[in-house]
Amino acid sequence: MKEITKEVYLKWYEDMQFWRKFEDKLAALYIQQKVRGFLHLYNGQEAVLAGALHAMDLSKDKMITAYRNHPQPIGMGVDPRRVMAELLGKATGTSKGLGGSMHIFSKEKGFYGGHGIVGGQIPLGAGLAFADKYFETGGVTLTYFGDGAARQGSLHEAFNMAMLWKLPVVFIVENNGYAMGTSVERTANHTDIWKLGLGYEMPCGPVDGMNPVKVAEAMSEAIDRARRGDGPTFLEMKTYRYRGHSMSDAQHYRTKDEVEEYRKIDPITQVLDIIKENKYATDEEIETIDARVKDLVAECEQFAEESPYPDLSVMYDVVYDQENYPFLPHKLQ
Ligand SMILES: Cc1ncc(C[n+]2csc(CCOP(=O)(O)OP(=O)(O)O)c2C)c(N)n1
Ligand SMILES: [Mg+2]
Repeated sequence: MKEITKEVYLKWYEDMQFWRKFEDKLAALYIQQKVRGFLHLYNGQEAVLAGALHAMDLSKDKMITAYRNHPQPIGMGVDPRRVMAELLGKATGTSKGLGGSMHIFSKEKGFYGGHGIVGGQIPLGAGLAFADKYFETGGVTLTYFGDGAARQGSLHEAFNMAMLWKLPVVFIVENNGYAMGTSVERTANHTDIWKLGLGYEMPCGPVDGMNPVKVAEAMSEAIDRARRGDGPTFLEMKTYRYRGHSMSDAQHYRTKDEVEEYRKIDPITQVLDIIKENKYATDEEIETIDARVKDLVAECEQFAEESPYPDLSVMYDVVYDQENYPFLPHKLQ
């Protein structure tokens, strides 16, 4: 595994702070009705991304996930201003404002969405890995999904084929305890989701998803395995989301105390504690990082606010492929 140096801890702190504040800003913009539709926030789960990015080779590895998908493309190098613009439905967004919150996408940076159908991205991730194997790119695909997706048939079909063909893929379930308002305990007779890998003889296991070091270790091992041609791994990241499923969630299914318990093991606080214990940065230097984060969030907001909405005409351009599709009179003129 790549060494976890002082610089890595400082990067983790700055990145995770930025993702958290970026999404706090989105929550505020949602309340102002500037972000429309759904908004699912990643707050609390940041270590799962930070640790994975440390283990990835961003020049060739890919990522695909569900709809809780704002920090991931940013982590992979997509301009955060364009991600915020997408959320505000602006023409400068990653999908020209036509995708919105659940569908951030950047083929250029290896981020393949952003999927709203629970479990739908699991076979797609296996497919991306198949392409990497077929074209011998040396790339590995990280395929993320939630605990709610773990009992979908698509997972079992994808696991089977991925093991049969030894595809270069890492399957990662982010077990944040709930699928909307349904707890994992109410979903199945056993709650160790990682054990689903055993039925396919897929290397698998649980990981402390609140700690980026533990995530980086497990991910490095899994990515190495995939890259040397030994096939997939299934990791269960034990994590937690502080906010509701989406912005319209009254959260009657859990107590405030439960949320507070998890805040005690918050990934950002854990990393900050290590930075302070080891004197990797002075209080002043940490304040400088925080100020930089605040400025960048403000810059993203300003860029998104000042960007234009897409022209009404694009409504037709992206729906049908055929130039002369018969039901579009403006195309026939
Ligand atoms: C096939 C399908 N069934 C149901 C839904 C409705 N739905 C949206 S999110 C969700 C819960 C998924 O929870 P989980 O996979 O744990 O992800 P999390 O939201 O916790 O990140 C459900 C049931 C859907 N989008 N797709
Ligand atoms: Mg969940």
